[in-house]
Amino acid sequence: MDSSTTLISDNFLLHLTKLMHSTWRMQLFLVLSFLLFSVSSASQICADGGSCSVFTCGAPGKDGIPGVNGKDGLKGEKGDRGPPGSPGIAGPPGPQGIQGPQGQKGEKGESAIAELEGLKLKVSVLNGRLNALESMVKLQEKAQTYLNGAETAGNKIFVTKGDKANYDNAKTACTSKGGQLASPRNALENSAVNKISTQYKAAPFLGINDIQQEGTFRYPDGGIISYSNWQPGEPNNDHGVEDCVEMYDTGKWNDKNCGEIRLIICEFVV
Ligand SMILES: [Ca+2]
Ligand SMILES: [Ca+2]
Repeated sequence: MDSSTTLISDNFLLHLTKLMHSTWRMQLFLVLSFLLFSVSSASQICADGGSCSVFTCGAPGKDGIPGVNGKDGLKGEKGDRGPPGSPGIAGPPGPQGIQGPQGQKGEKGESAIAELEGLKLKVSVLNGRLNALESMVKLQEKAQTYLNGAETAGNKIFVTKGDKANYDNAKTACTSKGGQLASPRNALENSAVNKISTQYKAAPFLGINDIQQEGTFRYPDGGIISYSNWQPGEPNNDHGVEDCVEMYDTGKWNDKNCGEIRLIICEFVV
């Protein structure tokens, strides 16, 4: 063989070697690609114990049955304090406390002074009215004394219209006017009644009687008499029917039958 033939043979061998070398790398590439695809398209599921299983991915399967609930986890950290709740229902009232010490006396207020001045004014007005009323009463007393032969004695006024009647009617005549039959409780009042009876020249019936209990003479209000001016020998309850009292022109008393007709003299207390 010549040199040129040798050179061609050498080149051929070189290309053949490169070709073979290139084919091997291609095959290696295909194998690695297959393995890489297999790994990347697989899913790995690990159990609690650490063992894992590898599943090759295919078409998506149906959803599985829900698994069993796991164990409770560890206790978490304490959370932040929550907002305050709504107020609760008020409890029952507590026991009464001990009385505190007395405070200092306050200063006199202006309102109290004004009120006091108002009261003074009212009292002044009332005093004026009272004085006017007293003057009017005294004037009426004088007028009645002149017109009707009335007499005053202490806080009493004795008055007559000159009418006469038995005891019951005379009593009613006086009580219907707010008074009662003349019932003198002392010598002054007895003298006042006597003046009227003398003026009218007629004996009056007194309010005093023993109708309730024989021998016990009482005032119209039921009280036992504390003053008397009996005629000597009286009261004698003559014939057992004398339970009322008349006044003689001397001012002396005599028990008399209540059915008799006598002057009506009433008394009014001022
Ligand atoms: Ca009698
Ligand atoms: Ca008598």
